[in-house]
Parts: sequence; structure tokens; C-alpha cells
Amino acid sequence: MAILDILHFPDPRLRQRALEVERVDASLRALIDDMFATMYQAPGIGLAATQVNVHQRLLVIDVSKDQDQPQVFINPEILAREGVEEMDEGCLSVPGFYERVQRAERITVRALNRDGEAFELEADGLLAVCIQHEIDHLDGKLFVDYLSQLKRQRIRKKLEKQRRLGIEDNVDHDRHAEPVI
Ligand code: GNR
Ligand code: NI
Repeated sequence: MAILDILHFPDPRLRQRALEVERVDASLRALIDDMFATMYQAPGIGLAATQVNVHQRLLVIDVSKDQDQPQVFINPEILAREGVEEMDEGCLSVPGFYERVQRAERITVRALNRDGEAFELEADGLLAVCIQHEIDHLDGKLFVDYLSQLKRQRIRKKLEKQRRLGIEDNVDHDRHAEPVI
């Protein structure tokens, strides 16, 4: 297994729209394993293939407290949305920034699992937020796109400055146990 590099805003590769997965095979499952390893070590509660520069419609999620409930979504589609909810969001591609974002409160999703079988799922709470956040990545969209242009530019300038100074991210690495919820 490998830990993959995560792209950071404003990298233009985060703006690519991912293509449908044509075949769920051993090489895709190897990528899924690498994505989980990358997500758990970050640590995060979700990761879209786009974030590791693979432009296929694939995402992994684990919103459990003990990070022992991995969920895979291949070619995910939102079939229904209900209600509105606001939550503080973070993103491994926008390290160190957390802002309130409005999303659907409950969703119905259809996707393929890691064996290529179709399933449907009704989600709410953090799982619903996370699925919507990850599907946005597959469409080249980031949570900062929901903020004002002023906030987005401030975040972009800070991340560009950190990159110039050679700082990988502004997460405190001494405080590493909890995922960025
Ligand atoms: O780890 C993550 N936490 C999170 C918190 C609130 C809303 C969405 C997320 S997803 C994020 C990981 C990530 O960047 N996935 O794309
Ligand atoms: Ni993200």
C-alpha cells in the first residue's frame, strides 16, 4: 500500500471533472486501498480520487469515530435531496481552513461498491455532508466555491504563501489523533 500525495487548492488539477469508472478490477481495488491508507493517515473522513490526481469517479469515506467503517462509492449519483443543513467543513486539499457550508440534509445515493455491485443508500448528518463534498471534488468543485470571493481569495493567498515558504500545510502535527471533522 502507498500513501498518495494530496493536491492542494488552488492546484488547477482539482478543477478537472472525473470520468466514469468503466471496470471495477484489481487495479482499481489497489487504488481504493491506497486511498483509504492516505485518508486514514491524513487523517480525514473522506477522500475523492481527484484529490490524488486520479480523474475517475471514485471516493472513499469513513465517518465512524474509530475509523473502522470504510465505505466505497464508485460512479456515485445523488438520486434525491431533502432539506437544508449547515455544517463547518474542512478539506484535505484546503488544509487548516474550516467554514460553514449549506448542503442538502438528507440524500439518496446510488453507486457501485468495491466488488462492482450497485447499491443505494439513504444518508443524513455528517455522512450526507461528506458524500456531497466528495462528489463535488469529482466535478472539480471545492467547498471554498460556496464562500464569498473575498474569503476564497484570502484562503488562496495564504496557501500560496505557505507553498512559497515550503510549508506543507498549516495543520498542527503534534495534535494528530482526530480526523478533521
Ligand atoms: O476530513 C474531512 N472532513 C470533513 C469535515 C466536514 C465536511 C467535509 C469533510 S471531508 C474532509 C476530507 C476531504 O477533504 N475530503 O474531500
Ligand atoms: Ni475535500
